[in-house]
Parts: sequence; C-alpha cells; structure tokens
Amino acid sequence: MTEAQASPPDAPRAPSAEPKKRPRVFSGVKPTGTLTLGNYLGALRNWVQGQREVDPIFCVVNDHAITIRIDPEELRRNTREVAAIYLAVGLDPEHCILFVQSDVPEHTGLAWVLNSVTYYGELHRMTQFKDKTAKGKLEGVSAGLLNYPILMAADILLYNTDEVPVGEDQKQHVELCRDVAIRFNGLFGETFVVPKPVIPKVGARIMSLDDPTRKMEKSNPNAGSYILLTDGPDVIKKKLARAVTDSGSEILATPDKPAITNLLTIASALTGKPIPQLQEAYVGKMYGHLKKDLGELVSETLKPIQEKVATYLADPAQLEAILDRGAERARAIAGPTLALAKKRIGLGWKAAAR
Ligand code: AQP
Repeated sequence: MTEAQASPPDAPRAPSAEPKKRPRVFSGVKPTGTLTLGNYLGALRNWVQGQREVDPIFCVVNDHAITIRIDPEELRRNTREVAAIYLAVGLDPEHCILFVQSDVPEHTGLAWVLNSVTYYGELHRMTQFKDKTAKGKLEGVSAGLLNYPILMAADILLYNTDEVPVGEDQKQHVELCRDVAIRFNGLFGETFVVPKPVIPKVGARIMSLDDPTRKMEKSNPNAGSYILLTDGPDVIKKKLARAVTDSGSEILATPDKPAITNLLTIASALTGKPIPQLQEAYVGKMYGHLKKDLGELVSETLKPIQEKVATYLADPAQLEAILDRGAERARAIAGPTLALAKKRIGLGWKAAAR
C-alpha cells in the first residue's frame, strides 16, 4: 500500500497517532553553487550516517536557489551536481527518497497556503535574511529571499517530518516552521506533524577561512573563504595554507582563537578525535603543521567522493531515472498532505473534499 492510499486527503487524521517505526527525516541543500565542506560536515555527512535509523527524504531544493539571481544554465548544472554529490557521499536511493524540489509542485503549492499564516515580522527577523540583505540594504532584494523560510516550512511539513538534520544556521528556520505548523493546526485543525531540528555535535557551524566570524558559505564571492567538495588537493592545500590565523602560536580552541578553533573543529569532525586530543598532539608545533595535516586530511576525504561524483555525472540518464523515481515517491506523500491543508483552509472546495 502506498502512503497516498494510507492517508487519503479526506480522511480525518491525527498525525501524532500515525504508527511509525522510524522517525521521518527531511532535509535538503540549495544548488546555488558547488557544495562546501561546511555543507558536508554540517549536513550531508550526518544524513548519510543516520540514514539507516530513520525514514529519510532528501531533496535538492532548487526552488530556493532562484531567491538570488542565478544563471539558468548554472542552476541546471548545479542541480545535477548536488544530486550526484548526494549519491556520491553515500545516500542510498533504494532506502532514501531522493528528488529535485521543482519536480514536486506540491512544495510551492503548500508554500502559498502557509504564506497566509506566516507574519511579515517573523520573516523580517530571520538572521539569514538580515545577513543576506547586507544589513538593511534592501534594493534589488527579491521577495523570494524574504519568503524563503515559508517554502522551507512547506518542504518539511509536506512529508509529516519528525526531524530536520541541519547545520546551526538553519535552526532558526526550522523553529519558524514549527511555529507555523502549530499556528495552522490551532487555527484549522490538526494537519501537520510539528518537526524538530537536529544539529550535529561537531561541525554544525564551519567558519570561513578568510573570516572566522562568518560561516563558510558557497555564495561567498571570495573563493578562498571556502573549500568546495570538488576542489582538488592542490587547491585545498593552498586555501588552507592561506587561511587566516590568530595571534600567538599555540594550537588551541579558545574564544580568542576563532580561526584555529575552526581548523581544529574541521580536523575533529573529519577524524572523529575530540579537540582536546588534537590540541595535545599539536603541543610545541606551529600553525603551519596543523594546516598541512588538514590539507592532507581534507584532500583524502574528498578524493573518493569526487571520483563517484564524476561517475554519476557521466551517466545523466541513470541520475535522472533515480531522481524521477524519487519525485514519484515524494509526490505520493506530498499530494495528500497538500490536499488536506487546502481542505482545512477552504481551498479544497468541492463536495468530495469536505
Ligand atoms: N558553514 C556551515 N557549517 C555547517 N553547516 C552548514 N550548512 C551550510 N553552511 C554550513 C548546512 O548545509 C545545509 C544546506 O544549506 P543550504 O545550501 O541549503 O543553505 P545555507 O545554509 O544558506 O548554505 P550556504 O552554503 O551558506 O549557501 P548559500 O551561500 O547559497 O546561502 C544546511 O543544513 C545548512 O545548515
């Protein structure tokens, strides 16, 4: 029995009472560029590690990418590449539902419904909106950038999601999603499962290599600020060698050493070794030693992923078949949820929808 059959849109439903063996997990990355080491450590790696314990749905959220100006051909290329990265890092398409957001129109459909229960003030307060609008310069900023968290709420709520594994920067958006779900349920009757964010213990906030007070992000105009998952060993080593450091010479993760803390955090996330153990190993050594070791470590971690990405990109038919199948499975869940939300709010108006 498909989930669509299990939850017909007009059947009364109490989401919290649904029998579930494993928590439903939903997350995604927007293809605004090639993914960074921050995206990998804050999100992808944790998705892969936890995929067997959950009921996982992962999406390339390309509808989000058009909230900033992006060349259409670049967006298409990035979308394919992000999908290839999902597979290359180890997401299993037999187990996870993997798809591209724009192939499931229920996302934008539900976003419009949720627009009506989300307040302008809530959106305006979002830290990411404030950061991306360069602290108040609103000229040329799309309405989509402001409304982005509503679409993200729709992404999550469509799938009766229990958990949303994200990096620290997205926690606020998941909290807004919770508020919106609770508000909708309160106004129109029990409709959505209220999800919770799941933040990794290490790697939740990888910082820029050129400014350790800013998070590493793929849309940063300075290529030296991030490591891309597609960067080759020489580029990785050069970027790390040029990464800013702190005053002093001791290799310690302390508040007055944000740059070294960031490098140690990356090393800890990749080796699984706690930071105190790494600090111990670097007693008496220079910043350069840490940077050199990290260059090797990051290159070795990314090499097998890069080889697999190339294999998936070389076979577009196979990639599209996997994503088409994922979109079909996603729609079987998303369709009934959207229909129920529309019915609750009065947009499902036909006699059969009552
Ligand atoms: N620096 C980071 N450290 C840890 N986790 C991070 N994530 C992003 N940057 C870091 C996590 O990656 C997932 C996907 O993010 P996204 O691409 O959908 O949006 P974002 O958070 O805005 O990521 P970027 O790289 O900063 O993108 P741009 O520059 O395009 O805005 C999320 O789980 C996020 O937490």
